[in-house]
Amino acid sequence: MKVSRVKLQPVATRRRSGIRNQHVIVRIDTDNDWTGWGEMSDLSHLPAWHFHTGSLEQTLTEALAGQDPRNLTRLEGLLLDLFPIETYLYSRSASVRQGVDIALHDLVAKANSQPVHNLLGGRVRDAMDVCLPIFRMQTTEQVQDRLKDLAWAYDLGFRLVRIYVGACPEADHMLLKAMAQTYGNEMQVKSWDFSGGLHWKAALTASEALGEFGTCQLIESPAPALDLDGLREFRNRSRNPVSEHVLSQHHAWQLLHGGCVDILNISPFVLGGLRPCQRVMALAESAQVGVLLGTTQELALGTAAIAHFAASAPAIDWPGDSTGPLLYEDDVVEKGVTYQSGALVVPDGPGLGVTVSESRLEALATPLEQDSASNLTALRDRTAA
Ligand code: GAE
Ligand code: MG
Ligand code: MG
Repeated sequence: MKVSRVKLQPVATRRRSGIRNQHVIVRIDTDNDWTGWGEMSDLSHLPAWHFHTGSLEQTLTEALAGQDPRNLTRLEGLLLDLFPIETYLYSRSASVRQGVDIALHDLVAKANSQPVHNLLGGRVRDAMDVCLPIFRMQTTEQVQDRLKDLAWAYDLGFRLVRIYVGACPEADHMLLKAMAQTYGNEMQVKSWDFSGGLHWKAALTASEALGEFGTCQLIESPAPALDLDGLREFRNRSRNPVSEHVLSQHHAWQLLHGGCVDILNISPFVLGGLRPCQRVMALAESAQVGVLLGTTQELALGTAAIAHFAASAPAIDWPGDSTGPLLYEDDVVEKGVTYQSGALVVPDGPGLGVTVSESRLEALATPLEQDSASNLTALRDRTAA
């Protein structure tokens, strides 16, 4: 079996919040008619920075054509030479590797009539608990909208959310207070996510103030990205466990070696696919720290890949974040992923266990183009401007 072609299709999908996100769907074909599908998820965090789809498609076809797709290690090495590690949450080179890695896993698993999780070592769970996001508020006027999002989450059967905080303390406090009044203990908060927006001292003061209005299970990114000392200082003083997005395999080692976190937030979109996630998972197991699977809000292909990874990884001990298919109004699949009582269900195979619809793919096709960079705050907060 040899790769014959890589095909890229950029698409755009709208979220229920109104924001429009761009993704690239990856199709890999072989000389014996197997096809694998993957995705480069949510490229809209960097509105002014897109690759040229045509030349990327050509580069990937030249790099992979004639290669045996079962040589996952070799192909990952090839791609790492072309698209090196950038150690950034929304790394473009990681997106490219993520898309190819997912498509290769889908393809090889399908060619073996197996679900992807069997390629990763087999299944130790059937579903993974996840939480819905309540996005960051800049003003107290946004509290009512976030309460509506909470009601929506509740109606979907979710009893766990994560809240992005730190921009408008008054709004954060109002939301926690109203949430406690409406739901009591019935609705829990997994995390307060500062997204690296504050210095650790400011995040500590903010989280202590938040503690007067509610509780959470963990605190995420309470210091700027790559500020290892700041994370450690925060962690040493915080009553809650601390999680941080792992930006590279070496970064995971630094976070663990420095005693900076209690929990590693591991994601294929940041690390560039499932293979690096497996290596970081092994580091987490060695250090005996907690693990959660994060998200950029993938479409169904990317979410299914995460579900298969979760199925094969016993060390995951915190709820994950993968709820893209509930947030997006459209997708490129006809059979997608499912959620049951706040948990992402591991699809059955073959491959990723989701089916791409060529007509949906065509309907959502949109060239990668710059988003309006006029309201970067709304873009960062994942709300429509
Ligand atoms: O920081 C996080 O944990 C988030 O999932 C963050 O990455 C979000 O902005 C996400 C999204 O698009 O909603 O990428
Ligand atoms: Mg986060
Ligand atoms: Mg995202």
